Amino acid sequence: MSRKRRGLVAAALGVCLTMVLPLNTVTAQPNTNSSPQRTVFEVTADSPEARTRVARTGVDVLGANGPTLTVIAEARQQWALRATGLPLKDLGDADAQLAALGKADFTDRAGGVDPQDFPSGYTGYHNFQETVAELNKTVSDHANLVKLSSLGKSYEGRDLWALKISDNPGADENEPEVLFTCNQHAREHLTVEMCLRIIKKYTDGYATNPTIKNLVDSREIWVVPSVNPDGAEYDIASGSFRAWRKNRQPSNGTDPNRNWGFKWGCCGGSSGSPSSETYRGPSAFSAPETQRVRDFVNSRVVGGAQQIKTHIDFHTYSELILWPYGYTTADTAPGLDANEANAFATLGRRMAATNGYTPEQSSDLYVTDGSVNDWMWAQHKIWSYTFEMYPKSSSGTSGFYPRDTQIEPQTARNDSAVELFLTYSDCVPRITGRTC
Ligand code: CXA
Ligand code: CA
Ligand code: CA
Ligand code: ZN
Repeated sequence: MSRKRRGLVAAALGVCLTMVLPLNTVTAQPNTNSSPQRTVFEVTADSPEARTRVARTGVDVLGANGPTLTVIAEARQQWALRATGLPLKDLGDADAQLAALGKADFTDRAGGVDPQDFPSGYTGYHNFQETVAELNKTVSDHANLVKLSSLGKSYEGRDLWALKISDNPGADENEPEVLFTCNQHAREHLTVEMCLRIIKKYTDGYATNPTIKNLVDSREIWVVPSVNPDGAEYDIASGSFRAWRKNRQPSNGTDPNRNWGFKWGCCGGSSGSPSSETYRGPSAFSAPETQRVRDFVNSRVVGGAQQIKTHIDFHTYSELILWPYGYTTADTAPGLDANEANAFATLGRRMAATNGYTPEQSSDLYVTDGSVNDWMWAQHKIWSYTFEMYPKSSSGTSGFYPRDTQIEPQTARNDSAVELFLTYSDCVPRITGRTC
């Protein structure tokens, strides 16, 4: 990933296609918690095989910009990383970069303590409590259009909220159902804002925008703003960002997006080591959060037919649109024929044409197993995509933490893609001229 970096190393940088938010210039701070030293590297890996090799070393892959991966390596992982033989650039201490992003002021107006809020420059983001408040407000403002339900609890007991948006939301009508999920990965806070924007747009816009009214009336739209609320709260709980990715199951978390039950752990696209950032868990669906979403999706099989036709899972960062399969680099595989692969690619490219993201099969990035998209497709034939949002590239850990001024432009950037997606959700193959 090409990157800009604070003063010292700026001159060493290659091309950078995107702006990077200005970091405060600070001197490296000592690692005040007991976590191992984490160093940011840029790795040049110009094929899916090379990128998969990097992922398999166990380093934390933050983002990808063409052949360039940004990773965090703990001291003990650096040997494996060097052993790949791929060109490396050392970009310094990860925790110093995180500390430089700011520290929350936990003192609220009443002089009390609000231990779960964002640092200054980020207060426009919704923490879990604020997300719930927003959902409740939507219910009171648009009782005729929405229904709020919990899919069950996270590991630490937070509700996994799902908001349904449709005309007659209390009735299960015979309309194509569409699912949007956000925040599988804790630190990807911008995705919560993306789900909240979809909610706002398709409720507030209903009365005045005929396109929105048509889509809401003819679809049943399910939005889950946070699939991993425990991880997201933990990421902000100390006042400084932790770059936490996984859920909060003992002892060191499970990566929800390696825990889904299709070809779980099959192919070197996840890790069996609990300390790894891509730890797949001890068994498929061992994470309460993936279980809850799985059970919900399974419950939408009515009369033998899966009602949910399409799904987008929002992540950050790298500005990509990804589709199955992730477990294999083959374009087709059992359960995914050439026509289907073509429909995935065609809709993916059409959406990418509206937001400037790069469209590709997810294994073109690197091989993964146990991802949500593979399960949704293999188990239910749900046309399931991942959007990796802004930024395209970043100086290390800051890619997960764009300032809150980016919320509006970077979520609005996906309005057209979401609208196109909803439009084709009655029949995705229609985009290739085929029928359903
Ligand atoms: C991804 C998403 C879905 C299927 C395959 C790959 C990319 C995603 C990941 O590794 O889970 N990248 S991310 N958001 O940085 O973790
Ligand atoms: Ca309806
Ligand atoms: Ca229905
Ligand atoms: Zn992610």
